[in-house]
Amino acid sequence: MCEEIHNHTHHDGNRLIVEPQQSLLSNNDHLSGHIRKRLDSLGIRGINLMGSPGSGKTALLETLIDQYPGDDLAELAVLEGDLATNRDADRILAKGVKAQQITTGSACHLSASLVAEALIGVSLEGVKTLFIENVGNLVCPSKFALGTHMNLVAVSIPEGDDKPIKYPVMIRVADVVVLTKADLLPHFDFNLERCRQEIHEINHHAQVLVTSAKKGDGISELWQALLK
Ligand SMILES: Nc1nc2c(ncn2[C@@H]2O[C@H](COP(=O)(O)OP(=O)(O)OP(=O)(O)O)[C@@H](O)[C@H]2O)c(=O)[nH]1
Ligand SMILES: [Mg+2]
Repeated sequence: MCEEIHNHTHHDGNRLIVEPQQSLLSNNDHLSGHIRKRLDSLGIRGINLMGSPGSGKTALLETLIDQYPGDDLAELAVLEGDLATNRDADRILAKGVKAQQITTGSACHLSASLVAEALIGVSLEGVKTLFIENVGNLVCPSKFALGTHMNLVAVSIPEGDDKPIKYPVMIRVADVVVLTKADLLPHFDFNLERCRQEIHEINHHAQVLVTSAKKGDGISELWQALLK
C-alpha cells in the first residue's frame, strides 16, 4: 500500500498529472476531517499512538488505563491496529476498557476509512478519550491522518537513541514523544539527553517524556500531557 507514497504530482506540457499518492492522501485527509468533526461533536479527544513494532504501545495503554486519573474507565475507548490477530484488543478488554481490533492484512498503517469503519462497531457514549494504536511502523502511519487531535509517538530504549534522527518523518508529526521501557536504561547505551536534543532539532514543539510501563513511572506526567 505504501508504494503509492513515492508517486508525485507533475506537469506534462500543460497537463497536471495527479499521481495516486495525491488522491489517496487527499481522500484520506477528507475523511479524517469528518472523523474529527464527529469526535468534536461528541466531546471526544482522539489520540493516535504510533511507534515501531514492539516499542511498548499496548503496554503503555495498559498502564495508562491502570493510572487513569478520571472517574470511570467507560470514559476511555481504544481502537487497535495490527496486521493480524485480536491480541492487543483482548489485552485492553481484559483491563475493562472497550476496544475494537482493526486488522489490516498487509497494510503497514491505519487509514481514516479503516478508523471510520471500526467506529461503527464501538459505542462512543460517555467516552472522553479515544486512543488509536496504529500498526507498528516508524514511517508509514505518519502520512495518514485519522481525525485525531494528538499524535503520541513511542520510541523504546532498546531500539537505540538514534531512532528519532534516523526516522524524522514520524518525529516531525509528534505532539508527544514517549521514550518507553526506561527500566531498561541501565542495560543499554542510550543517551537520553542526546536523544531529547535530536528530537527537538527535528520538532521543537514536541514534548518528550520518559516512561516505564513495567514500573509505572512517568505515566501520571503522560496523562497530564494527554489531557492538556
Ligand atoms: N522492560 C520493559 N518491557 C516492556 C515495557 N513496555 C513493554 N515492554 C515489553 O515489550 C514487548 C512489546 O510490548 P507491546 O506493548 O506489545 O508493544 P507494541 O508496541 O504494542 O507492539 P506491536 O503492537 O506488536 O507493535 C513486550 O514483551 C512487553 O512486555 C516496559 O516499560 N519495560
Ligand atoms: Mg501493540
